[in-house]
Amino acid sequence: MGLKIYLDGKLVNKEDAKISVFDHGLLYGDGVFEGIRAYNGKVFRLAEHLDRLYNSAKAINLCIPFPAEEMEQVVLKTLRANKLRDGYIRLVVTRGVGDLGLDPRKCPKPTVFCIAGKISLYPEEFYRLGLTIVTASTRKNIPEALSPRIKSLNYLNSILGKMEATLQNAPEAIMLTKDGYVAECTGDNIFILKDKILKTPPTYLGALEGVTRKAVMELATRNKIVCQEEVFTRYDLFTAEECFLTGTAAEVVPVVRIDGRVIGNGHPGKTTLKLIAEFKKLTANEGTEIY
Ligand code: PXG
Repeated sequence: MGLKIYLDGKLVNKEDAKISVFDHGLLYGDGVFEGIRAYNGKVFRLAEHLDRLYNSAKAINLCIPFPAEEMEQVVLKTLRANKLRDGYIRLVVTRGVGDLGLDPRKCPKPTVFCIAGKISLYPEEFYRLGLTIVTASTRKNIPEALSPRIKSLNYLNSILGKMEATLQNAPEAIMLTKDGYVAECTGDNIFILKDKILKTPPTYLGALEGVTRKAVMELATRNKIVCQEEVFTRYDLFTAEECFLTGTAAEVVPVVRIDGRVIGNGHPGKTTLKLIAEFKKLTANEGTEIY
């Protein structure tokens, strides 16, 4: 059986899941999306992802044509149609079909689609050995222009950062704010451990409010690890005891080298490993039942 895609109220075959060249999601990146995971028959933090989706839509004045409760059913229905218990879900709402002008008023109906498929995981050695990453010279979009807290379809800023990573054979790149503070990575949030305190940049600097980031902050607190949102620089990265990234696809992944500097002892740290284990337990046990 081929992949079934939810598109505007219907489950269609992958080959038939097509949208118009006049869709403003394509023409202008005018839309919002979510990347969600299912583990062991349960969708991890579905309500939080839906909250972020509806908030992102609100921020760009995009009215999703049905409530979050119905969107929850869209996600579950798509997973069931593909008989998935573990997988990656991409939920997208675009401004919809309009004309060639920017004006969103010309788009009467948002396009909604949901893809649920198998996830291609990071290689196992990334978790065992840790990542070697770099800082991108491309700065994060300034929040005053387009808030990076909106998970919009316009990912060019991150893509430019990702291209810099790839050029240096790195799987991720750290992105700094215009003032040179660490914000996040191209598709992951970042944490450091310094003086036994776990630190992650505050989202007002211009980072996405990651669902995984929040889960890890909760797990830290539950495990008596002090965790703070704090503004920090590359100096703090280089001199950190530990560093790791968080994201729906990556989960919690250790970082052992940044811009040629060895972080800590060059191996995934004790706190990082503890949080990886705790996160695994959490995803296996918590979530919205699919079946
Ligand atoms: N920051 C950014 C900029 C993101 O896009 C995260 C942080 C992590 O957030 P969550 O909620 O997932 O913990 C993201 C989400 C990819 C890819 O292919 C990654 C995301 C979105 C789309 C594609 O790496 N990351």
